[in-house]
Amino acid sequence: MQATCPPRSAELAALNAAVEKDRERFFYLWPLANHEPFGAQGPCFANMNILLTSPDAGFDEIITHPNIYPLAKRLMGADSIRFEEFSVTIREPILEDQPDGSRIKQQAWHRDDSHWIDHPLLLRSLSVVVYLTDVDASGHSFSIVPESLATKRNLPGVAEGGGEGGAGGAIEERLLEDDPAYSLPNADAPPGGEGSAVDVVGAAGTAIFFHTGNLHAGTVRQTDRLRHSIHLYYGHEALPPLSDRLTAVPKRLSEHGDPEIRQLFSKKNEITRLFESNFN
Ligand SMILES: O=C(O)CCC(=O)C(=O)O
Repeated sequence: MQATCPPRSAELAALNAAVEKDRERFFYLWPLANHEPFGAQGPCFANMNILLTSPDAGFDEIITHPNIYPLAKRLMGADSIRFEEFSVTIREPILEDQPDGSRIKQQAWHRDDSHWIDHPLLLRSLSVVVYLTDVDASGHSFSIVPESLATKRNLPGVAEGGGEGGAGGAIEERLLEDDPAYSLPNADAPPGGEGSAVDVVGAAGTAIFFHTGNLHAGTVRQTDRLRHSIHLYYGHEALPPLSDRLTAVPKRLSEHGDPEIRQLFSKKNEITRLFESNFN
């Protein structure tokens, strides 16, 4: 995991204003994120297609931001990297006391993706979470469990070296989610050590790069502050889409004048193909 600080304050103010405007105008595309495997995530709303609803708000530029995209390319591989998904999430304040007296309302631990054994970092996909509002330990945070490559190589599916899912043997580990050793932080691990959960705090503009095969959660707390965040995913050209039904890629990006941008946005999931075939 690595953190950088891409957008500056004027950019941030504009992005935050665009988020609120988008939610007001396109409220029906901001469903309550309240689905499996995440459970009831407190009042959390997400627009998976804000690239369509707010095309001029500056979100395209986040995907190719000079503090984000070059690092993503290095981690994933410059020829292989492709855009997968982009959403904005609003986690609203939670004011009521929690029954157990703690401030934590919920942590829904999960892994977004499995691992790709042919990749040097086992990266099947990479996520970048950009905080658009300040996040400290008293508010809603992104939390993650550090996991070394050596540990990953010993995870059941990876160690067996088999599995389905794409070129060269991507491993479908989500089958193992019922196993607490796979799907919960290790309560005995020393704080900050491998296996223990870390809350990622940072000022607005912090970008968190994380391996989608790592265990992570939104830590939802009793707080009077809302959180705006961007959730961006990059995948590989050779692998199936991360999701067929979430983000549609706009033509201004898939048909961009710059060949590198065109290549980045060239992977088409089902929802993109459906739009294209119906609206040409
Ligand atoms: O909202 C959060 O901090 C958690 C996000 C998350 O679980 C994800 O991006 O997969």
